[in-house]
Amino acid sequence: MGVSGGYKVVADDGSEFDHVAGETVERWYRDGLVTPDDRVFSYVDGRWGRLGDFFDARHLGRPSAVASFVGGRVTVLVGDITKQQVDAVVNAANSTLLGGGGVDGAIHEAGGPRILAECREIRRVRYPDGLPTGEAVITTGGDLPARHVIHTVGPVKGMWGERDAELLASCYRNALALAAHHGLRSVAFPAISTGVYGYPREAAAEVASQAIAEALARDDSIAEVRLVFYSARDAEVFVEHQRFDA
Ligand code: AR6
Repeated sequence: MGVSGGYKVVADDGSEFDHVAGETVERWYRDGLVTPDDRVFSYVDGRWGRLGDFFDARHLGRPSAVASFVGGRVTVLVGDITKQQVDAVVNAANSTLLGGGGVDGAIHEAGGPRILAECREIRRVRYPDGLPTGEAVITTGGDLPARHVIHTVGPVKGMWGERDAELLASCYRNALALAAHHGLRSVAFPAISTGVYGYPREAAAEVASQAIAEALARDDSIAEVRLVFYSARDAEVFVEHQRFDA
């Protein structure tokens, strides 16, 4: 577990950071920028491995939350939704349930074909015309660290006029109701609709936080809701505009 000599760290997108000090790797981990699965080369040991092979979990601690709300039941953090070790991660899907870009692409790529197979079956049996906007369904987590994926379809901004906010709130409400129904206690969400679907981050923060606060007030079985943002700036915008106490 040496610090001298440092590490070469390879990020998910293939970019490399050379001679990174051990303390820096630990800080990157706590800030959610690297995970125990990331590839690193240890100059001290002269070999490649996973970050988790060189740093023990107790030493790394937990990824640091940017903020927490609702008596600690909601945490906001910067990271990758596919890396979350929770009972369920939420997928910002589209109504085909057959995959796409962004979060959806990342979840199917990391989670493998079992997720898609269950999505196809859900389409065939329950939703031949596609999953309606605001609804949610659950599948296996496949190869993800999360046991399940809850797929929901956010509104495309501007397509629903005044119903945009109500539909975005439904995504959070229905995903949490489904989690509770399946006895799941921890759920991680990405910022639904704020990517390809064009929902402004500020307005989405108000809607998501109010919907989550209401759902948690109604149901005390869910112990942890993690809101995972891809960038520190997105997390800050969320924290500035959240209305958990409204
Ligand atoms: N972890 C956490 N957040 C992420 C990740 C990740 N791995 N990747 C992206 N984000 P989007 P949407 C952030 O576009 O707007 C797909 O093609 C991203 O920065 O994934 O609901 C589907 O198939 C953004 O803030 O979802 C649909 O067709 C947020 O997650 C459509 O996109 C959501 O971005 C859904 O669009």
